[in-house]
Amino acid sequence: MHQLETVPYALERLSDTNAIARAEALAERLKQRRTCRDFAPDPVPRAVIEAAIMAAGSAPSGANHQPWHFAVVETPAAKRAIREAAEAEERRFYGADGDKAKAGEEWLTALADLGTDADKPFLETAPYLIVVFAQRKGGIAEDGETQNYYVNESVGIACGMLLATLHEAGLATLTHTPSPMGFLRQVCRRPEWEKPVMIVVVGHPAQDATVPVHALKKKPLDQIASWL
Ligand code: IYR
Repeated sequence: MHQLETVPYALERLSDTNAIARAEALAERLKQRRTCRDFAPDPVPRAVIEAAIMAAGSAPSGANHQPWHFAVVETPAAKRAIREAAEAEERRFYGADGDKAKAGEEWLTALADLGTDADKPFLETAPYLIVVFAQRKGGIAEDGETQNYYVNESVGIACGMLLATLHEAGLATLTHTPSPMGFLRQVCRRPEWEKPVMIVVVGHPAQDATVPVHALKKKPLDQIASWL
């Protein structure tokens, strides 16, 4: 019989007052995070990126297979390659070259409030791009053979923890998802069983960066929660 090895569940118990204060304080800080689309070229410490990836890597995952890989892109050549490929896809998405937009009318209308377009200079300006890959297979053995479970859910949680940690370090982020983004596999030299999920653009905001008011409108509690 398999003997399950365990360690004690170590978690400091807080008073209710303290628990509420801590939860409210973190909620308030996380609420300040907003997507940035205009980055300063200023460098950020590599140690912050490493710590944020370690935080992401501590996320829960199916069978604890940790089915993720974070490719940190910092060289101008690699950033340029990503920008060129991403903008080519975005031009098709927005119909920027005069062809019919791949995005339907409804999608383009929904995006109008954010003011996005096919130009993605931040892919070169920001000091770091973290390309997140989901390992459909081979999470634990890195062999492309072992089956992984709940890959999308696991990677989604890890991305949230990555964003939260970068925000806590005072950095601005943008989750960028050119579509399709198979080209990221080539640029980042990742195997075919890994699926690129998103580019997390990281850096300081440009001095004149702005946030669309639409992005500030978050639903109140009674619209996102129910109690049974
Ligand atoms: N990938 C495109 C389009 C885009 C789609 C959604 I949904 C957004 O929330 C934002 C943008 C782009 O990056 O412009």
